[in-house]
Amino acid sequence: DHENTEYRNILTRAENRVGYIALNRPEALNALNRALVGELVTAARAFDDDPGIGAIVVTGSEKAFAAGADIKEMADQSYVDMFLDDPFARFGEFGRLRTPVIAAVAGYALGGGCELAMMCDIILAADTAVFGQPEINLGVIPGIGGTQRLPRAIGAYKAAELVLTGRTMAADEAERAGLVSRIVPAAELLAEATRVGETIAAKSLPVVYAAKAALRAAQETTLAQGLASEKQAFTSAFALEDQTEGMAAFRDKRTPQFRHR
Ligand code: CO8
Repeated sequence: DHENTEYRNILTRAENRVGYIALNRPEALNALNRALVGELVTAARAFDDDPGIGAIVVTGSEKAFAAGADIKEMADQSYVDMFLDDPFARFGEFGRLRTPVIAAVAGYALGGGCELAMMCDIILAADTAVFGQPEINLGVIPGIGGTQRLPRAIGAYKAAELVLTGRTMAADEAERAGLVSRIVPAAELLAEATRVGETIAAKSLPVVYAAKAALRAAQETTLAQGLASEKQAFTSAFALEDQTEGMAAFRDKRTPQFRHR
C-alpha cells in the first residue's frame, strides 16, 4: 500500500494504481531540505519500481506546493560545501522516473518548488497557485533546472523577465504562458489529479512509459533525435499484445482490456 511511517517530511499512499506523495513540512511551507528531497525521491522510485503503479501524483498543502529550496539550510553553505555535497543530486533520479508524474499545485510553487513542478510531466494548478523563480532576490540563481526548463515551457523572454526580476505569477498567467496543463478550483485539485492519474494508470503501462520517454525527448534532445526516438517507440508498440488488443477493441466497439497495466 506504500504507506511508510518512517518518512518524516512526506506522506505516501497508493490507491487504484496511483501513487500519492504529499510534501508535509507545513512549518516551512514545504521548503525542500535535504531530508525532504531524499524521502521524495525514495518514495517516487518505490512507486516507479512497482508495476502496480501507473501514475504518481505529487502535492503540497493548500498554502504551498513548495516555497523553494530550504533557505535556512543553504544560508551558511560555502562554495566548496555546495560543490562537494551537491545537495540536490538526487533530483537527477526524479527526472529519470519512467512513470508519469502529475504535480498538483496549490499555493506557492517558488524556486525549487517551481522547478520540482517542472520536473513533473503534467502540472495541474489550483486557482490559488503562484509560480516564480525568486532566487535572484536571495543573491543566487535557480539551480535545479529553472533557467533551462522555464524558457522551454514559457518562452525565452517571459522566462528571462521572471528569473531576472524575481516576480511571481498567478495561476491564470501561468496557464496563459503554458506553464500549467490546466487550472482547477482549489477544492477540486486533488480529485482532478486523481482522475488524471487513474486515467493514465488504466492504459498499457509499457506504452505509457514509451509515450513519456518520447515526450521527454522533445524537451531534452534535438528535433531530429526526438523524431527518431518517437518512430522507434511507435514501431515497438506493434510488438505488444496491448496494441493488438487496443485496435481490436476499437474495431469491436468495446473498451480495451490492456494486459500490461
Ligand atoms: N526555506 C526555508 N524556510 C522557508 C522557506 C524557504 N524557501 N519559505 C518559507 N519558509 C518558512 C519561513 O521562514 C517561515 O518560518 P518561520 O515561521 O520559522 O519564520 C515559514 O516558512 C512560513 O513562511 P512565511 O512566514 O514567510 O509565510 P508568508 O505567507 O508570509 O510568505 C512566502 C510566504 C512569500 C512564500 C515566503 O515564505 C517566501 O518568500 N519564501 C521564500 C521563497 C523563495 O525565495 N524561494 C526560493 C528559495 S531558493 C531556491 O529554491 C533555489 C533552488 C536551487 C537550489 C539548487 C542547489 C543545488
